[in-house]
Amino acid sequence: MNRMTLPATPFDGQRPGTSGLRKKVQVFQQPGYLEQFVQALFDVVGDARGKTLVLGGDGRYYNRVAIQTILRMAAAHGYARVLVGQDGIVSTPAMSAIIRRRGASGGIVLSASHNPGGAQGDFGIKYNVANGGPAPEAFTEAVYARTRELRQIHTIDSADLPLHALGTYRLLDTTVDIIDPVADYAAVQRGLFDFDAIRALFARGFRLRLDTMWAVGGPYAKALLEDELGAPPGTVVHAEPREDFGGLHPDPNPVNASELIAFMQSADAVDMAAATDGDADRNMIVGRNFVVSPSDSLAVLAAHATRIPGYARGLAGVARSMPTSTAVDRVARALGITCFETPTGWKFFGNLLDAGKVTLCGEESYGTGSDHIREKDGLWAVLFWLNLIAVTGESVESLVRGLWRAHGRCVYSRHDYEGIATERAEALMRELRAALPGLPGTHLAGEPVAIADDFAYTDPTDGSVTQHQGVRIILQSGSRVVLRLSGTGTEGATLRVYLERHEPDPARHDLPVQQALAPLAALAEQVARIRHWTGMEAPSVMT
Ligand code: G16
Repeated sequence: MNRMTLPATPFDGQRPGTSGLRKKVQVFQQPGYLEQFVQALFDVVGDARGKTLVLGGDGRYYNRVAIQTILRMAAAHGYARVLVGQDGIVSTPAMSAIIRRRGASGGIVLSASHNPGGAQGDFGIKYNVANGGPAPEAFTEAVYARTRELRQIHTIDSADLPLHALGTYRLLDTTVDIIDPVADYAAVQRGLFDFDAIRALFARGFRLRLDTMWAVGGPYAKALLEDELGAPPGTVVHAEPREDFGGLHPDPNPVNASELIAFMQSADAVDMAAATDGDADRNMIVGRNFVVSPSDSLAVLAAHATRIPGYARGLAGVARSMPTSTAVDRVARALGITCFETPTGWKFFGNLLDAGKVTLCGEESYGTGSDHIREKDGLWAVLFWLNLIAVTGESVESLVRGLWRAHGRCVYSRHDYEGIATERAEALMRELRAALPGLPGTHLAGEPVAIADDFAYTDPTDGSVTQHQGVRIILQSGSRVVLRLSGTGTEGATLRVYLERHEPDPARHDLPVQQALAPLAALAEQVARIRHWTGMEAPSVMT
């Protein structure tokens, strides 16, 4: 086993997006591509002596190849220890839990999250720091800068390690432990929820269906729900991680999990359904014939948090990403706690959680979580809902309707325009930004515009400023339209248009969502000329 120094091949475009570097598998398969990014990452991490790295991914195609490459490079870099999930499996929330419980200095997750997998699909790599959360922007920018200048790759010449069985190996001075990827995660959940109450709920015949979409959530959900909490076998469906996610799109929203939605509208519907995504950090909650919007889910959890053992002392504060609906703001106001508004991207919650300013946080993109780790956590959200149902005796739907009765309904939808030519998407945003100063005071959708700006965020803990995080047009009533370009796609650009209107009148809570938001969709078209720039008559996905 020898150290080797190889010449680096220069590659452009290795700037991480909203959550790590995501590209087509074929891009990652170019010789030296992965190595260049990992070398840059290790260069920025610095001296690795005495440090522990955690390594694993969502099981998608290229996961195992990448793990072997990174193991060799980690050994060359001098890590004391690398913890690798058995079979190369570690979900994103489990990564956060393992880093925190084992005192690791960081971890590498191989995942493109909810993006499709397989040889023709997407691959991704992201780094989590010692608090268990995604690396902050300053770090990822430094990695990107380093990818542009490095000239050498350091690795060793060693054979692949077997990943399928627990065990300990040695690569030069580095100890490699193949660990159970579920144990640390499960221990964290046990410390938060009333497992006896959930067990009793299942014993009373409560029926759940959790669709883990052939992705990494399956082993975690089976271990906790079926093996430990007594949910009947078969509660978790599409449970074995597959390299191509069974050809499905592992994105838990009503469009991609349409089979689950149809099931919950059928006569066989169970009491509650849920779905998690590729790396198991996202969740969708569904009641009988009733889909819960992620923004409402966050607000329900916040409103009832003190009923859950892990949150019985109350919430320090809550946070949501800017495009997420203001439902949780209303709950926070009623609870007398602060609601922070951050840019899109879980990394922006990290400092608030570390500083103890926030206990729960969430995003419209099907992410919810808390200070138990530093990532969003799909199965945690399912356990939270189960615990709530167990102690309140209410259904999914009645919990959401209770929220609407108390605070009004934040009618909400996101319209995605996918696969737009990047220059045209950028031109749309440029034109829109240029129009912003002229908007306040004019009438749009029958109301005066109160605020029209490009969202900028000042982190209250370290004062860092992040600009250009999405255009907001907020009307006098609080109704709003937000437009931004996605930072997670791999093909062209995706325009996201977020629409929100508050409806206090319970008699109007059941109006079709798209109908209620039609004036706001028209406003978005009027100010951003979406049809012109995208060439599309309608969004490709509406959730
Ligand atoms: C990632 C981030 C989330 C973000 C989402 C959507 O989720 O972790 O914080 O909300 O992308 O980002 P965008 O709108 O830029 O596509 P995931 O689950 O893909 O890691």
